[in-house]
This record gives sequence, structure tokens and C-alpha cells, in this order.
Amino acid sequence: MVFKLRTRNAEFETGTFIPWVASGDATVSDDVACSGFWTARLGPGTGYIQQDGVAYPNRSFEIEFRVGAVGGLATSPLVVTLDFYDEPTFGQFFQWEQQRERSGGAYLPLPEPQPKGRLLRRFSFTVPAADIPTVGGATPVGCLKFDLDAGLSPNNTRRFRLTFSKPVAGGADLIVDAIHVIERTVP
Ligand SMILES: [Ca+2]
Repeated sequence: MVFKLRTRNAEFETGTFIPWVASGDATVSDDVACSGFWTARLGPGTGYIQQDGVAYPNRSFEIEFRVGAVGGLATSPLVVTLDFYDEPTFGQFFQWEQQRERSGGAYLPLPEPQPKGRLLRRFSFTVPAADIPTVGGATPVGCLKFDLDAGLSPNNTRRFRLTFSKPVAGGADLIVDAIHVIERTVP
């Protein structure tokens, strides 16, 4: 069996989002993290983070991550989606990412967010607000760890798009950290 870790900057320890793309109230923070020192932080409004990557067809996918609510009660769920696309090349989105990386992470306007290609399958999972533990104190803090079976990538899969979103404004900020997409060959 062959496995690959498909997310890049999975732990946010670069202190930047690159190559994640963030929208709305989403920051990279070193106040309180689930692992290491840095984490993605969503809130107080709505927001999401998203990453595109290479994926092969007919592989089994898992999503690992940690989540916590900083210093109070979560009132928003956390929604995870993993989309599989058939487009073999990266579009404007990826070129933008490369350009941003070369420029040292300088601000560039966000590109058109729609990926090229056809959506083949969507895996979606919601962590209810009531299940997200309140965390605080010295970093790293004890977040809730998930290990989701996201099923098989369909025929013609060439790329994934992973999104974590806080869809409801208000409540404690959510931290999401140590995000790994694991692709395995099926025995
Ligand atoms: Ca981290």
C-alpha cells in the first residue's frame, strides 16, 4: 500500500496561509494552537480556508484535523468538504498561488474562486458546535481530533479541493490545525 500526505502547510507552522486560500474572517494565529505554535483561526464572523491539490482516481482518502473553540463556547459548526475534480491542470487559482509564493506572500487580489473542471464527488462532514471543546492556556492545547474516512476518489479524479468553513457568525473563534489529507492505494 502506498500513501501520500496531500495537504501542504498542513500545520500552518510557516506562519502564513500559503498555499491555503482564506476568505472572510480567517487568520493564521499563534495565540492558541492545537499543534506546534501556529494555526488557522476562523471568526468572529464567517470565513473559510481552502486548498487545492493533486489526487489520483480510485484511491482511498482520509481527512485528519484538530479543532477547538478559543476561550468560550462555539455557536457555529465547522463544515469540512472534500471535492474531487477531473481537471488535470491547475487553473488561474494555482498560478495565483505560485505568483504569491514567489513574491514572498505579498497581497494579491483573490482570483475567480471556481475551479476548472467538473465536480465528480463531494464528501461533506459537519462538526456540531456542541461537540467543539473550549480550549485555552499554554500552546499547544488539547483540541478534538478527527480522522474521517472520505471514501474513494471517482474515476477520472485529478485534483481535490479541501474546505473548512465557519458558516455561522459569532460565538468563540474556531481554530483548525494539523490538517492532513491522506491518499492510499486500495489493496
Ligand atoms: Ca500548528
